[in-house]
Amino acid sequence: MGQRGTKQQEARVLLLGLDNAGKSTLLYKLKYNACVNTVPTIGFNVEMIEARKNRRNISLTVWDVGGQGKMRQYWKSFHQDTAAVVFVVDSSDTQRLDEAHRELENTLKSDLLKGRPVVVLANKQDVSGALTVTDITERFNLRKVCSGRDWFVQPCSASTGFGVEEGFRRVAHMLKLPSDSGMMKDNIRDTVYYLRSKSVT
Ligand code: G3D
Ligand code: MG
Repeated sequence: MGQRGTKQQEARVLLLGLDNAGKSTLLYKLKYNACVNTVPTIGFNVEMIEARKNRRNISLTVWDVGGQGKMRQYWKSFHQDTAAVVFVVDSSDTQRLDEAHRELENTLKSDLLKGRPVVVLANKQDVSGALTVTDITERFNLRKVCSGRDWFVQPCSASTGFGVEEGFRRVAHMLKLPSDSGMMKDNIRDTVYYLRSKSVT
C-alpha cells in the first residue's frame, strides 16, 4: 500500500546487456541480497523492487530480458512504457565491449525510449583488470550515445553487491514516473500475454 491511502507509484525498468554480463545475478542480489547460481535466461525474469523517490516509496518493475543473440530481437517488445534503461556491462570482458556498445547504441535508437534515462552498470569490478568507469565512458562514447537524455555510469559487482543499490537509487532518482509523463501504467500481465502470443515464453 502506498502512503496516505494512495496507490504506490510504479515504473518499468528495462535491464539489458549482453548474455553473461551479470543481469540475473544483479537482479537477485538486489531483490533477495542473495547470490544465486544463474543459468542463461530463456525469455525473461521480472521482479518488483522497492525504491524511494521524492521521499516516497515507489515500485520498480525490473525486466531482465535474456541477452543471448536470438532474444535480442524481442528487446523492442519491452520498450513500451519503459521509464529507464539499465545497461549491464561485463567490465572484465574486453573482447565483447564493441558488441555491447553496438547493442546499447541500437537500443537507444528506439523512439519508445526517447529521452529515457540510462544507467550503465560497469559490472564485475571485483575482477582484477576490470575496466573503470572512465574507460567504459570513453570506449562506449557515452557522451554521444546518450546525448539527449540523463545518463550515469555506476561501477558495481553483482557478486559482492558493491554499487548495486547505488545504481538503482540513481535510476529511481533519474526516472520520471508514468503519472508525471502521461505514460501508460505498467502492466505485467498484458506484456506476458503479448509475449506469449509471439511465442517468446
Ligand atoms: P546474464 O543474466 O547477464 O546472462 P548472469 O548473466 O547473471 O547469468 O551471470 C553470468 C556469469 O557472470 C555468472 O557466472 C555470474 O556468477 C557471473 N557474474 C555476474 N556478476 C558478476 C560480478 O560482479 N563479478 C563476477 N566475478 N562474476 C559475476 P557463471 O560462472 O555462473 O556463469
Ligand atoms: Mg540472465
